[in-house]
Amino acid sequence: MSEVLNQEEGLDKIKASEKYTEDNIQVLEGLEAVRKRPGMYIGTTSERGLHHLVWEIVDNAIDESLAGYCTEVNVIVTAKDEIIVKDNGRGIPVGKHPKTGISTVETVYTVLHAGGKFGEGGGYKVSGGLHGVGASVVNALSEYVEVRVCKDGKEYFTRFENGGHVVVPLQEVGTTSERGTAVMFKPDGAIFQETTVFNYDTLREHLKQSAFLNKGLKITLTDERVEPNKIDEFKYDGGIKEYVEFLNNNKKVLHEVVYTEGNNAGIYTEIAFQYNDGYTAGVYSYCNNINTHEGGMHEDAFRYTLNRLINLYARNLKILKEKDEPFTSEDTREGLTAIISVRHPNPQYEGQTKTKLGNSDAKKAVNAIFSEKLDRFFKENPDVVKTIIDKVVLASRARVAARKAREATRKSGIDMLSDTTGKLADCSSRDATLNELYIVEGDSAGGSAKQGRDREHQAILPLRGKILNVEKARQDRVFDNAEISTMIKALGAGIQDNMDLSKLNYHKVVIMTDADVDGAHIQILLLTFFYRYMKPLVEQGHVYIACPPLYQAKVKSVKEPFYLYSDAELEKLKLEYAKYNEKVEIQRYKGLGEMDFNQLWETTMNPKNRTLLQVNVGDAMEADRTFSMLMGEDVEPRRVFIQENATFVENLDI
Ligand code: 1YM
Repeated sequence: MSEVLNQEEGLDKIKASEKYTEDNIQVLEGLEAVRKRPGMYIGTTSERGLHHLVWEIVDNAIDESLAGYCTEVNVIVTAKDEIIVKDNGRGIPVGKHPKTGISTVETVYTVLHAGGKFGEGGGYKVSGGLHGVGASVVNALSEYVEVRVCKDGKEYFTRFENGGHVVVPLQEVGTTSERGTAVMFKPDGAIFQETTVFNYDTLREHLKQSAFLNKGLKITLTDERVEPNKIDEFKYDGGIKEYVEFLNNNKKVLHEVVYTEGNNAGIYTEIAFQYNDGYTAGVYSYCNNINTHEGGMHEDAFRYTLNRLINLYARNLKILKEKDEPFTSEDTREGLTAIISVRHPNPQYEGQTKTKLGNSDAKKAVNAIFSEKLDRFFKENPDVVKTIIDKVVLASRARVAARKAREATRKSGIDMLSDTTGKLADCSSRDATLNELYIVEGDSAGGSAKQGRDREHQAILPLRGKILNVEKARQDRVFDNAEISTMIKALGAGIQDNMDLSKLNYHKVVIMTDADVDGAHIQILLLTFFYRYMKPLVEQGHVYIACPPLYQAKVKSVKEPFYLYSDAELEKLKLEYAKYNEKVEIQRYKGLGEMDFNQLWETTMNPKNRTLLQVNVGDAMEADRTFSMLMGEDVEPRRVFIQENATFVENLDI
């Protein structure tokens, strides 16, 4: 980080009396450092890094709303893939900056570490991102940036090009009755070599999340690249309370959302949670609007306090007797959906992906606020307490039963995860990176797959009938299920917290089902299992869906039959041969079983010809909701999904 520190020290040396150009040279050295090593500032120059630029500018607008001066943020993707971010706040200060001698707007956009720190109003930044260096980093990595400020009846404008060179110094350009800041930027293609095209879904999901985390703030997103323009608007007056309702939308909930907030030692904490009748947990934590994927002190404190108070009330109500063991945090997690959001003036991030909050004062603050508020809530709402404890009791009984079952099987010498079906046909190679496990619907297709496969690298596991819906089954039943225990054993990498992908036996896990509604249902059941119990397998892109052909078509003049994978392909072929007046004979495949082993190999398994769809769970939370929707009681959204069946798979030709 030496450049950064030098830049900051350098700033002190710049005197207001020095010439504008001299200041500018020093300033540009700082931005040049960002261009040389963009990864250090935005993590990556991939598509993710590209979107990071938007979050930085949006964060500045959100900070203005946190300060209480702005109620609306608008984000626009222009037809040229530029981004415009606009807010209705005070407008970035336009006066001369005491240290740089140039306008504060230009200082914020050209000096690393300038943002926030030297603001006219003082105070610190509590939003996430680069803690104030955001604007200058975006400028450094952009082809051009324009900033418009409306303040005190006047409109000001400045423009930068080629990584932050001022081409139009800040100047008054007119009068206005509006107020706020509007920033337009075009990321530099020389930096973002992978892509400079913004992904609407990525922007939408992030902005929706920001709206949930900042109650009352209206955020709009417009896509001008399509006609008619796509527009989304997010505004949640209930904030994270509404977020929890949204996440539990497809689930049967047991009580109203519990919401608490408070300030302790300068740390503002908001918590919302609600139990549903399911068996999995969704606990999501944030610090300064950043998703702390790896948890940390605030999340630990939440779990600890929730568990402590549930145990306390269960003892007081004599539901837990003196001799009973306390509920574990596993028990109090079952069916829990929760959002923990803290605002911390000086967050320290740890962990592999730097998304774990390390501040121990955050633990103290969350403990203090949540203990006091939840205790009061429990006192005032005995019905909710009773409902929650009933749920936890069931969870703890299931846990104890599962442990006893495990101990019993271990004693009798039976491996709980033994391959009771004995149907796995393994491959001969021991190189996991080249090996593939085909999970095949039905015994007959399984038989063809075993005959047709590449024995060296392809293993076949036929599934008998439907697999268990893990969304609706308790853990002990999940592991009792023969198909599931066979899969766990075959994959060899364990499950849940004990998962170790380095032990994975097959780097491609291919789900091969009939191309019909039943097949799609089996795909979803399998994906639900993988997602809930082997998340890293899905996240790391090991799960694929095979695409068997829908039709075989024959024409007289061509010896080999054509295999067609969609109705569109079929129509194209028909049109093509209609030109020659040739008749096309069509056979529709109803299932994998209709193909002999040769055809199955050629059309669906041979790496040279096949198409595999790689399962890609973009945002874990959205996926969580999708899975709940698919597995829930409501039939209609599931039917629509199955028909479209492509929301969470991405086309990939292999
Ligand atoms: C579209 C992006 O940047 N809005 C914005 C930024 C600032 C202010 C208002 C602001 C802050 C303060 C005082 C303060 C910033 N100011 C600075 C700095 N929207 C966007 N809106 N007055 C206005 O923090 O005291 C950095 S960001 F440093 F100049 F104060």
